Amino acid sequence: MHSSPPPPRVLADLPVSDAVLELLAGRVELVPWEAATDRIDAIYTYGHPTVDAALLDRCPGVRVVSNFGVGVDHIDVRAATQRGIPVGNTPGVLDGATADLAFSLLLAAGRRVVEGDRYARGPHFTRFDPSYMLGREIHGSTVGIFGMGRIGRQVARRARGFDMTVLYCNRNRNDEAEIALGARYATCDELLAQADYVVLTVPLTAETRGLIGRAELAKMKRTATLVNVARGAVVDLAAVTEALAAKRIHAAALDVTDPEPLPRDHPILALDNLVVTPHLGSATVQTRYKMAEMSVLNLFAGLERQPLPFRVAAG
Ligand code: 8YV
Repeated sequence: MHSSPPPPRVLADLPVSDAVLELLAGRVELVPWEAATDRIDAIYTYGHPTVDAALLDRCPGVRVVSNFGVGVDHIDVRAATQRGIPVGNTPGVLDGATADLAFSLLLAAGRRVVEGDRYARGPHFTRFDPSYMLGREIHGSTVGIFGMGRIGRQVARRARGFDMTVLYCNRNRNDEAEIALGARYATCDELLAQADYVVLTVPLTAETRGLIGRAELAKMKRTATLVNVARGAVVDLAAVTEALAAKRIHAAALDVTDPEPLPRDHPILALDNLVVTPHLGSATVQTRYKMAEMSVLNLFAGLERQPLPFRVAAG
């Protein structure tokens, strides 16, 4: 009697989501990240531990890198490609959910929803005061979107529903967004000077790292809010902390930070004009299930040396 071959060993950033576990159906052995030196057939990434040339060299048997998510700034795609290893991701399915979260953050920070929630639960809310906790208007205001890609376009659509003027700044002009969504192209400086809400949806690249620092925050309106659903390293967190503490801007709403999570005693966490969420952009039951399906399809295709259905183009 033949014994069946052992299942492929997949180096994974554990824990993987329940949906992924269900779809894997025990057909692979998940190996914890620390065991990267063992015989490994594939790499499955979930959060953001780095997949670089050194890791790939420690795991010469790897046939595919499958990422649960669209952003691959933590993966050296070039190094993988040079070694003949395809990288898969999950584009498209998370745009709506991420734009919804960007808008939730924009609304929450503009209208001080989280601060209001804390106040309404706390000991000091004993009578209504018509002058407390005044926020900034959403409808009729101007949103400035950095990055008019798939997620940026979804943010623009939502902004139109709130009667907002939409500005965007992007490497290239996006005719479709201008015609279909009425978005107006602006230079970085114009956007910073005019936007009431500056929303970041750019991928993290060498060009976008530190895109929003002291100089950029100084160009924003004092009444403006910064919303980041991209990657933490797109903003200089020390500069944002200073700007918030000095009330140089109205508020910041960050779904992503660098580092992530922040040290529990980071000074920004003590500020009332910060809304912070733990990287929830794609975190809905429906979207995460679609991401699970795509990433598992990529994983099995790569293990079988088939073309990946959703492959990242080598940069
Ligand atoms: C994921 C994301 O939650 O897709 C992305 O780039 O940031 C999120 O959808 C993240 O990649 C963790 O898996």
